[in-house]
Amino acid sequence: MKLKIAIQKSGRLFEDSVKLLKECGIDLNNGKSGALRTEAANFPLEVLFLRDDDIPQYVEDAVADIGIVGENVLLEKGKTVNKVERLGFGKCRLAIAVPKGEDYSGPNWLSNKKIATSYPRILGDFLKKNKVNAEIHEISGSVEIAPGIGLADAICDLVSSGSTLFMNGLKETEVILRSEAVLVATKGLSEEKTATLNKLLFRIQAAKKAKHNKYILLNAPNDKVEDIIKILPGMKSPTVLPLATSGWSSVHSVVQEDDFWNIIEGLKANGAQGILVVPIEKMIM
Ligand code: PRT
Ligand code: ZN
Repeated sequence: MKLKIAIQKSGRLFEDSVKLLKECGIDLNNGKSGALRTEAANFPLEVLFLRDDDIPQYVEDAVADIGIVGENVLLEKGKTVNKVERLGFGKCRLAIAVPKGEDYSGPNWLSNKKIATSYPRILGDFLKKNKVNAEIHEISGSVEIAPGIGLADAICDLVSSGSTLFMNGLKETEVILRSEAVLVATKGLSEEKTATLNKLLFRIQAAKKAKHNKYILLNAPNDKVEDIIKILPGMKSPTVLPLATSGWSSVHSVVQEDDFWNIIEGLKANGAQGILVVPIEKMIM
């Protein structure tokens, strides 16, 4: 039995979702563009292309076994599914924004105001938690123009760069959710499909880990190698190879992107030369 995955048909999550499957070695090239479903040639996976809003329902109903969707949509729809893995793309925040000139002092500012949003459930929970009584005006798109045309006093919408808010004379005042794309699964997946999902998950994790790590190669005088190894943790321990030039070694290791620049500075300070940093395609621990 093939595992059925639902991904966005077109939109902000489409490309990254297809790319992720590709990085997992899953070939969807037989799917014509605009197709509603396709099958992978080399993995027991069937792909359904849907509107993101419909994905939580399809997965809850087990029409799709798994799906890729933004946490914002998942929470708003309130469907019962298992969250399996955060995927690191489609990052955004659901935020409250008010006209630039307003003196926003905190959630109480919203009392008895009208807030336009496509996220009535998440906004409602936020207002309830803060004991604020406000009117939620649900609209399905172009939320950011609502204050300008006198439809609302504030908005609650997704933000990534903030330029849409800026262009509409709004300022972000409150982040109520940080969101990214997640892999979700239906409850009660069969044993066979769970095994396929685990296989996919193993590949996703290897691809994710590879993105956070870099392979580093450098040359160092032999008397500095010990200090340099202390800076470079590596997966087990760094590889040290003699160079043709006597008195010098080549050191190879893996470093995390987070503390990357600190490590490079430490290496240079300890006499490392010819530092090369290369991306890793897959990382299997
Ligand atoms: O057709 P379908 O229903 O499938 O797609 P859609 O139009 O509902 O969704 P789509 O493709 O716009 O977004 C899909 C998902 O991408 C969202 O549910 C989020 O999880 C995620 N995402 C990440 C975003 C953004 N970033 C984002 N910036 N979704 C929307 N936006 C919009 C936002 O609504 C606002 O209009 O971009 C504008 C703000 O962007 P900045 O950069 O100006 O701040
Ligand atoms: Zn949508």
